[in-house]
Amino acid sequence: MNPLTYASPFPSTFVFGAAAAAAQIEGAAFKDGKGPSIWDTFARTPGKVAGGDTLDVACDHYHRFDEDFALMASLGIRHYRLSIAWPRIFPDGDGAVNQAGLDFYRRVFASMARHGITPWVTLFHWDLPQALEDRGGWTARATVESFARYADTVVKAFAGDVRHWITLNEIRCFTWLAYGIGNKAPGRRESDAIVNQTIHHALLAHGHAVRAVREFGGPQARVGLTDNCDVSVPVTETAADIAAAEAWFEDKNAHILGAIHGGGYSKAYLERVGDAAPKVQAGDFDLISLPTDFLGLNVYTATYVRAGRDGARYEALALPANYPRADSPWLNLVPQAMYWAPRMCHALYGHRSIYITENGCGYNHEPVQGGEVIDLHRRDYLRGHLREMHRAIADGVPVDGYFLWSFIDNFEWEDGYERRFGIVHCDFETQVRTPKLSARYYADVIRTRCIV
Ligand code: GBH
Repeated sequence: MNPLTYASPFPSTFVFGAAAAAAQIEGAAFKDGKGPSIWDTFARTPGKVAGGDTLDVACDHYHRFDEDFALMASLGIRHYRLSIAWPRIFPDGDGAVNQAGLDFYRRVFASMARHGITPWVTLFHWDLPQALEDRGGWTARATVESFARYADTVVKAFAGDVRHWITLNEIRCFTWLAYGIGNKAPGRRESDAIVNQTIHHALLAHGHAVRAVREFGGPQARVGLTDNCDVSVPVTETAADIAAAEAWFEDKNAHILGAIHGGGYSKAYLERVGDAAPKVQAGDFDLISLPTDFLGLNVYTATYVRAGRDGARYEALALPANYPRADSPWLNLVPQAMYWAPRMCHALYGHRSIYITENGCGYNHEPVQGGEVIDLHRRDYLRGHLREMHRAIADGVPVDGYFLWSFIDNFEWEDGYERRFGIVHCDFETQVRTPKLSARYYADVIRTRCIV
């Protein structure tokens, strides 16, 4: 019998946090020796980012982190997932270390400690140094070596400040979307073979980050990947639809989670990609399959799947045009994603500790009125998704924490500043921060440890 019921509090050890990423909030894009990232270049390429927005100032968190952490602490948020900007540490990708970059994050960690906030640090959240892109970026195996050096440097420098490490954020987004579809930096449209090779290089980079944390992180350090797995939700919670949803999940995630946990690319995956299979060197999967301490999942949406007809293993359903969604066109509202994503990762890959490292929703018009933003749409999104996560825990799925995306409105990649994901409103003209209704709501959830 599991003691957790629908209305009961979250376990006392459950981690509630908020997340953001360096490139999206810091600004100071060329300050104190930082080199350009591929996103700085991409944003300056006409037509790539909505409104021609750049990352130059963003939320000016580079200069305002102390007040941001004070606000975070005042809302009761005690865990913060941030990323380190690789081009601040290595402006040329892999040349000399930029001491001013290390000093900045040292000040950040000191401020977090003063405010009682625990850091969860992502080593790579998409801001590849432009100098490395000029040498092939993630298509080049040499980038993996540069990343290994960067990971060693950062873990060594901050082993005393950081216990929770995340290797990479969302491999699909900086490989397939960046080198295949081309809507993310560097915006290339390469063949399937090249895209699959970028994914293989990302898996190797993940392995190197795990190795770096084991080597230099100290005995307390924990490490895991953050993946945005493709999530399936069975149309009905019957055995047949659940089995179909599992089969779809396994297929769709074969190239990343499947490969990492299977010790190699599966036969089914290799048959599917044929000539476009990645080139693998001896020993690659020793590194890629190094055991981790947890799995991070970014969960936003899902695909409905039901049992297949005429012998098909499954049928994935296209959504009707009037299915509810956020202003992000891909963000269909499917709260059950929060139940099925961790449940399937637990069942298929045996993970015993799972964190939701991102979950949230993006909307365009959220005006400040009378000193607040009445974002009931976001409060509803949060509540619905937290309930499904709570149900997963009640059913014995080991979900140990939740990080809301995002603490503050920020640079939403190709959507620029128009698309707001924050529970804190940012006025990008004045840099004034205003907690939204959803921030107050989340603060009450954290304080009571219940879905209020
Ligand atoms: C996360 O990505 C990121 O980690 C975070 O930085 C970001 O701000 C946040 O979510 C909100 O977007 O290109 O047509 O296939 C979410 C990633 C975005 C990946 C949408 C899949 C599908 C659109 N997802 N994308 S498409």
